[in-house]
Amino acid sequence: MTRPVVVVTRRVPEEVEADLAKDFEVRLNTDDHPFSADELKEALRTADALLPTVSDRLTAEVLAVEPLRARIIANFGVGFNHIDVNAARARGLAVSNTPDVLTDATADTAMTLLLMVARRAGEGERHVRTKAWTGWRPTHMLGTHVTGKTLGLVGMGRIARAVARRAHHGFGMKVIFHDPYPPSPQEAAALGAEPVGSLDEVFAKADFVSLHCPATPETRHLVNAERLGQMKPGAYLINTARGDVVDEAALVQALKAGIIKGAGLDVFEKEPVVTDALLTMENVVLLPHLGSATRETRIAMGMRALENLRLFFAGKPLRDKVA
Ligand code: 8YV
Repeated sequence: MTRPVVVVTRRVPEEVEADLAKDFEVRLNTDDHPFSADELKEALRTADALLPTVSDRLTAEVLAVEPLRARIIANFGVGFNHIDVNAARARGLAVSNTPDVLTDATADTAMTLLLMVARRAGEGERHVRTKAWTGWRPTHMLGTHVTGKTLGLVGMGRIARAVARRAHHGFGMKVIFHDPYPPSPQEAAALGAEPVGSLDEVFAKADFVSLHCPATPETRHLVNAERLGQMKPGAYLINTARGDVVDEAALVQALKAGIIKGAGLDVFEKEPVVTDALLTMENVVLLPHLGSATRETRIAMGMRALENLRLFFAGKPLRDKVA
């Protein structure tokens, strides 16, 4: 019996590559370059399945390829805004993602950014490394206290809940949130999180606003000049969701004008390009989309994508069906 052909668009941990090879004929991208639109089309034309990542833009144009051999896109990652899911569905392609397994790692990254920007950790690191440090003094590099402050969560899905748990139970923060599909009052209470009536309230009341909504046409530039203007002047913005949710130019302006105090960003509008002005701001912490970047998590993500592929080719329902 011939085994289904799977194109894995980027290198994944070797454990995952080895397990994939047990059930599939695997085509690896050995030099790990980002695939072009033409390479994605070629994969869809010549393989039964695609295992892509956030660096692959599976647009309607790419998905319109003829002839289409692929039947499933098993995304490596929970976010799937790089895939035109409607176009995939229209072409009869199944789509799956990898929720749950990256929740803790991503929540840890959100807390890392929050703590780093509040305590000026990036700036302090640069200070030591450039040998600018002249010694301890009571007024040196004072940051913002975290304990007792209010964290406002935009969205209250799996990752936001994990952030709430850490922030409230670990760091003694007050947590407020807004989500059209909120957790039950019991679940919110267990996390130490309080629902508020609107996003406006989250932005106006929080000392730290952390974004945890998916990138959709509705959430594009949800954080614009107007919303940034609603924030307290001493507040910080944390983004581990998607760059599209923030109008990066408006954020730069707000930071320059002192409308907000700082930002911790793991994701950007035009990755891997980061707006130049951000690179020179000391009150901004910048990470290269490391949300889920632990060895354990990346293995678990790969295994979860593999599980979806196995189920699909066994004719069973997908565990993580997106389309
Ligand atoms: C991934 C992420 O590293 O899963 C997601 O949505 O943003 C990251 O954790 C990336 O998307 C992999 O494709």
